[in-house]
Amino acid sequence: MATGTLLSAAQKTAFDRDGYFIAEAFLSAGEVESIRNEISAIVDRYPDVPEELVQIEPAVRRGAVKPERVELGVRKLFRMTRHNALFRSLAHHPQMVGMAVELLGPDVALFQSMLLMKPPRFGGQKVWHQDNAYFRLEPNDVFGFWIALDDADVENGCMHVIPGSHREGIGEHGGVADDYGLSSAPTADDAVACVMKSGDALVFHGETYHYTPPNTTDRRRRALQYHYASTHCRSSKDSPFKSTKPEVIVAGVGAEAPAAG
Ligand SMILES: O=C(O)CCC(=O)C(=O)O
Repeated sequence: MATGTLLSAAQKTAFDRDGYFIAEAFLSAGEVESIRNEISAIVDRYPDVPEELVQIEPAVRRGAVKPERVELGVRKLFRMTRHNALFRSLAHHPQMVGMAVELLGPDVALFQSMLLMKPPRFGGQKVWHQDNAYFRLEPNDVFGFWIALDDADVENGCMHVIPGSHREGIGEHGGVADDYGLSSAPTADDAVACVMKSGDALVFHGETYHYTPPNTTDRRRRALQYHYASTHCRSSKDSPFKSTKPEVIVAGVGAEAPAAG
């Protein structure tokens, strides 16, 4: 586990005040490349992969659009740490675990892993929502790393956030077509578009309002999203989804040792 201070005072202030900050060049180009290669290796085995691991874009499933190759029709990879050694070892990334310990305290788990693929041309929007509306963890000691694996801008679907929204509690979710999101979406004027370079990380509180627009370009927009939570969090009975166990305990009581090599 990492020790010392990984968060600057400015990052800590921004996290508490705004509910997010961007850490530039968080992953190296080599780390990004090895993640991209691992995605391809997993998707190359589709459909011979666990059902939860590889999820296809709805428009592709409906047959409305036909991507040139399978990978360009994938919406997301889910809970990769349960199925893949590289993604399991990434849960222990010293910078992610170190920051998580600084934000959450000594006992930390990787709560959930995802790869958000937003393919060119038909990667759809993700409506405004708060991640803890899905998780319903109490207390709300949970946050995510959203790490760009391609340069991300408004046109290819970068993250948008509402500064300070994490201090307002969980808003009503539901009543949004084909998705689970805030019943009353924030106005665009209040949103900040997080334009990021490949390797940059958005670090955001689990109750920060966020959204991504569709990818209207020919460019890819892949992102790795790892949520960390304190192991003392419990899913509340209000959870609209089946509660799940954290994927990997990474620090403190019960922590799993990272695999050797
Ligand atoms: O499109 C994205 O990368 C955002 C996805 C997201 O916010 C989520 O799955 O919680």
